[in-house]
Amino acid sequence: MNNAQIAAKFELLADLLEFQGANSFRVRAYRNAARTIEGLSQQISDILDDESQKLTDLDGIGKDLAEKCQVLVEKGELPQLDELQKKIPQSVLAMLRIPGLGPKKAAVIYKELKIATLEELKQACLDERVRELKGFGAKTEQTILNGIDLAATAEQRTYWATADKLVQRLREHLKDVKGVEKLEFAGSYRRGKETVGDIDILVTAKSPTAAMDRLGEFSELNEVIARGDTKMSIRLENNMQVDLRVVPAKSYGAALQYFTGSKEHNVKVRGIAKQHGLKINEYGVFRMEDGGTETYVAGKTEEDVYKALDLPWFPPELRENRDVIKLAESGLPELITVEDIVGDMHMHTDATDGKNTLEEMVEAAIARGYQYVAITDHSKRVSMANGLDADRLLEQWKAIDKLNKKLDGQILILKGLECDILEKGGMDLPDQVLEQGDWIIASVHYGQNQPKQQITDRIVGALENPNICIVAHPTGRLINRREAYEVDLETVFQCAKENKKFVELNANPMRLDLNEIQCNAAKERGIPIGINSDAHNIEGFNVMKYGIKQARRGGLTKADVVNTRPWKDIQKMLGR
Ligand code: DGT
Ligand code: CA
Ligand code: CA
Ligand code: ZN
Repeated sequence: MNNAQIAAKFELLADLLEFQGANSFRVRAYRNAARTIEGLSQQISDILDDESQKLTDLDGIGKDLAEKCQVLVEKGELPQLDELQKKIPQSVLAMLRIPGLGPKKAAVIYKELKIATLEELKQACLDERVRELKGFGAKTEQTILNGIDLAATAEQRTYWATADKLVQRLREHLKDVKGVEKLEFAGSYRRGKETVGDIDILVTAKSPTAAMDRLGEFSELNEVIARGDTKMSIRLENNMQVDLRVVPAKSYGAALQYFTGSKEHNVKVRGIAKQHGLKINEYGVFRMEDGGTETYVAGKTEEDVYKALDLPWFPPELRENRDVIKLAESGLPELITVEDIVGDMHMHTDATDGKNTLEEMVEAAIARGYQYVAITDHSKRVSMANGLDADRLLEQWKAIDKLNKKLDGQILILKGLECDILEKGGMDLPDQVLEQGDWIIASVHYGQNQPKQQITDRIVGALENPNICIVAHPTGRLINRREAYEVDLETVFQCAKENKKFVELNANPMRLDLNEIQCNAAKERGIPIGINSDAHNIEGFNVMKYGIKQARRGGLTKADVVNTRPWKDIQKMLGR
């Protein structure tokens, strides 16, 4: 069992316990352990094999959890978990994912209404039976109804970041298979879509059997769904499907183009082929001759395929539903890469809800080769995260001044803050404090259910404040978990433009907020976009790559992004 699998078991255990009404400390212990294990660079099984290491030395892993890890590694299952799963139907777990419906309410619904599936729950809401339950009401019922669709898709679609880790394990497993020449992952994964439905693998091989045999030996396999001469589908333990197709070398480029999609992109490309008197499918590009015969024109590489249609090669991230001809005519943008990023401008330390100290965060940023970082802990309104009041903030800024001096130009630490925009409007800390900082972020964390006008006004008010530089995660959506709050982004963009302010693309794989269309809209209006990790520990810096993927999908170049520039230039852009 690998770390991701162990973490998934602990998460499931936490869900089931929570549903049962178990002690919240116990539940949290499992969740923390899951997070720790997912973030490890070393496999749990290797630590167990290594006499010089102890699992209990890991953060949040006590004796009991260490034993459970050992059982999982050795047996692949956990008796306690099996017990719970027998008692609570799997379908109930989907209910826990509904925004606004915690485990306690889910348990009431399950017990009182004998409801175990999302469909049954939807019907019960429509029949207005849910509002009759104790502690429920018409409003809760509506919230549940709104959340059911979100929860239903969440069951079927995996975060890109999770898919990416899986793809890396698959790549490792499938490398060096005898006779396999080329191997690539296609589909929505290759396009970098926020969530991935299933994984599509394409190979060329002397004999198709070796690749399929090897896939059948993947440690996370649950079942082989189907296996033919050149195609195989499997289901993994996490319920995800993986499709493998073996194609001839002369069709590899055409197949890669076809199976990368998106469907909408392919429909447009097919139309362009037609205009050229050509036909395109997963086998190649063909010229239609008089008399009905077809001549193979291209198909070996993707570049050949696009070239045959007089098109430039499209980076996969630009293959969503966008105007192919218009993009090609205006010249494809030179998309931003991770290497273009020179600093990270949104992160937390252990002064609030981060895990690492200021010094540790800065050290990790130096190791990444950044020119600068902005330390942006929460402000006091976020009491759950131990947000900073003016005194504690000024104290932190003093420490930053000191550290800057000590580091003597190795990196520049910016005195920042993620300042809450209050429910009634206005900033959480006074201007006399904010004006002493370098980089103040504004965020909406509370009052997310307010009407559109009110939330928009709050953000506009923040951007008009001369001390604010940028609005973080501007829509508040959590992919698969929570819809965006109601906000008029058009007005927000307009205001940012007029006041020389920026908008954030939050790189957290659950946020990726702004989405790709909104990123592109900001770019079109000339509003610089800051791509930030929102790191809560040193590993948190690593999510930058997900933000970059999203930025590429939005067509962003190096020039469109704030933190590809030196701090001096950023200050000028802010009109300082
Ligand atoms: P997913 O898996 O739901 O995240 O999304 P995709 O885009 O990976 O979709 P998938 O796995 O069903 O198929 C992979 C690609 O294959 C898809 O993006 C385009 C191509 N494809 C599949 N079926 C069709 C089809 O019926 N027509 C066309 N034009 N393309 C198709
Ligand atoms: Ca797919
Ligand atoms: Ca597929
Ligand atoms: Zn933050």
